[in-house]
Order: sequence, then C-alpha cells, then structure tokens
Amino acid sequence: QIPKTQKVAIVATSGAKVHVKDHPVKSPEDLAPGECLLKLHCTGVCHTDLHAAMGDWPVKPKTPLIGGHEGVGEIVAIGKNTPNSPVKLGQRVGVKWIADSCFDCEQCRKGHEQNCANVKLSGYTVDGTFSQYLVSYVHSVTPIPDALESEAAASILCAGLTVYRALKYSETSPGDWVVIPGAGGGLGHLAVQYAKYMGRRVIAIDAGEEKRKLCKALGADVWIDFTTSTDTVSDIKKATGGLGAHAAVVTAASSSGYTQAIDYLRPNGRLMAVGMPGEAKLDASIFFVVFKSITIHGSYVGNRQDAIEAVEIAASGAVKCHFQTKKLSDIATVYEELKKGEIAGRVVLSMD
Ligand code: 8ID
Ligand code: ZN
Repeated sequence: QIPKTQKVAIVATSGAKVHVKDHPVKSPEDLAPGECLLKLHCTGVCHTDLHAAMGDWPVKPKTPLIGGHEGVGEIVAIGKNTPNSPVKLGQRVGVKWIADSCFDCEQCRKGHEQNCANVKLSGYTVDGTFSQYLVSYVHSVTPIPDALESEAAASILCAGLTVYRALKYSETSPGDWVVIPGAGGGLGHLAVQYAKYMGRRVIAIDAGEEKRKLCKALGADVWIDFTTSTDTVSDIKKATGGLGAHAAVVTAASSSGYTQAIDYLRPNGRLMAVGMPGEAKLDASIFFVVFKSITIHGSYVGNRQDAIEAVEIAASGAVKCHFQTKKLSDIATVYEELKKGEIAGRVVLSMD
C-alpha cells in the first residue's frame, strides 16, 4: 500500500519560495542495497533548513531541494540484498543531518562521520524529511525507543544531538558555568536542558519574555536579554563571581551571538561554535585567545553514537523538546517566523 506519489515541500532554486507539491515515491523494487524507505510521521524545522532554502551558506545545496533533517517515521521497505541490516521492517527510526557516510575512510573510522568526504546530508545534498516518504539508509538511521513519541523525538535528531555533543566536548565539569547564546531557540532550549542534566550551571542569553519564561522553566540559572542588557560581559562576570564562564555553546543563528565570548570566558574556557551564520567571520582577539588559553572548537552535529545517546536521554524524560505542531503546508510561515526569531523552542510538522 505504498503510494506512487506523495506531498513534499520543495524549493525550485535557492531563495525561491518553498511550496508543497506532488512528487514521486521511489518504488521499493528500486531501492539499492543499504537503502530503506520510510513513511514519515513528522519532522522538525531547523534554522539550517532556512539556510538551505535561501542558499546562504558558502557550501551550496542541491536544487530543486526537498529540505528537512529531523524526521521520524517507520521503515516500510528495505532494499533487496541488504546485508546485516541493524533495523527491521516496521521499526520506528529517525533521520538526522548525516543521512549516510562511507564508514570506511579515515574520518569515519575515527567516528567523525560528519567529516566523511562522501557524506550525504539530509535536506541538503540529498532530499530530506519535508516529505511523506523518504529514502534513507539502514546503517545511518537512529532507532527510536518506544518511550519516546515521534513528535518529541524529531528535534532531538538535529537540535538535541548537536547541542548534546557540543556539551560533551566542552570539557566542563558538574557545577561549571556554561553560557548559551540563542538559548530560547530550537538548539538553545535543548542545550539548556542537556547542560542542566549534566549538572552544569546555565546562563541563557536570548530575547523577549516568551523565551525568558521558557529558559527559566527549563532550569536556566541566569537569564540575559541581549536586546536590553547594556553590558553582557559584566552581567556574566557578576553571575560567576567575577571569574567568567567555563564554556560558551553558541547556538545563535547570527554572528552577534559570538561577540564578546572571548571576553566573558574564564582562562582555559571553551568556545563551542555551533550557530552557522553564512557570511560572518569569527571576530576574536588573538592576544586574549592565547593569553587566556582559550579553545575554539567547531562542533558540527554528531555521529551515530552521539545520536543514540541524545535520544536515550530524551527517552528517559530528562530532556523534552518544547514544540508546536503544524502541517507541512505551513512551512513557508514557519520560515518567516524563524527568520524573525519568533519561535521559542521548535516547530514540528506532522505528515498525516
Ligand atoms: O552542527 C551544527 N553546528 C548545527 C546543527 C544545527 C543547527 C548548527 N545549526 C545552526 C543553524 O544553522 C543556525 O545557524 O545553529 C543555528 C541555530 O539553529 P536553531 O536553533 O534551529 O535556530 P533558532 O530556533 O532560530 O534559534 C536561534 C536563536 O538565536 C537567537 C534568536 O533569538 C533565536 O532564539 N539569537 C540571535 I539570531 N542572535 C542572538 C544573540 N546575539 C541570539 N541569542 C543571543 N544573542
Ligand atoms: Zn538542524
């Protein structure tokens, strides 16, 4: 009962308006070994999908493009002659940004699947989850535990996984202070929760009453509104006994989220660069990076193991995505709201 056509949200060329249209479903007979066909339940909308639709990153996406990389669905077919599939027909699985990688190159062998030269990126170099049916890869999908509903799992597959890994490599300890610029957004609100789960103290930075309430409800110790604070560095110094924060996990989608991080970090602090404005340069004092022994660490999504760990923490109930559910046909409005920074938490699109 797999249909021949489906609804997808597609951009014809970079910067064109996203629209919903009919699109063929790949026939199960045509799946290559290692491929599987998913019937998607839902997908999150990440700010990266907006970058992809606009084509505003230096590495360009394919066009026409079906975006999306936070999908959850059920396996309805597996390619013939697929050896050793770790997932079964009927199983619920998630699709993340790393759609698939070769697993045999140096980067893959070291667990850096993100940096595989032959990586496939969901909703960027291959079509993504803004579709009812999707071709995915049995060795790269993430199994979703029964305790986690599809809508609650969706945004863990990019936003959750990404901030979980950034915190994991932040070299902070329980009790340490972590600053999160962008804390009210999709990645940021999950970063607040993973950080609290790991016993860190959190300084949440974002704008507006709705995001303040959300961050405080999720356990942020300190809130700073970047639109009204007159001196973020001194606010952070004050909150941390004059010493500065141990790490910053910057999830803001603009370069302004990176401003002053070197100033508010304490010596040996880590700047975890996560937010990806397309054109901006990192403006950091070389002198103080050296003088304060600061580490700048680019943290790019995560590998299969990071995904499983992030999902398991969510399944335990310790981290919950705060989301509104909308329909695939609402996607153009969701992009407009993301552009204006109006979404506290995430939007998840239902495919039914
Ligand atoms: O692997 C990665 N590194 C990765 C993975 C997924 C997403 C990186 N990203 C990137 C996205 O491409 C995007 O550039 O992270 C960025 C944030 O994605 P998002 O969380 O999906 O975006 P959002 O929901 O719009 O949240 C961004 C928040 O940043 C705030 C906004 O108010 C919003 O709440 N913000 C901005 I814009 N400027 C800020 C500033 N100067 C700021 N918050 C504090 N200070
Ligand atoms: Zn994403």
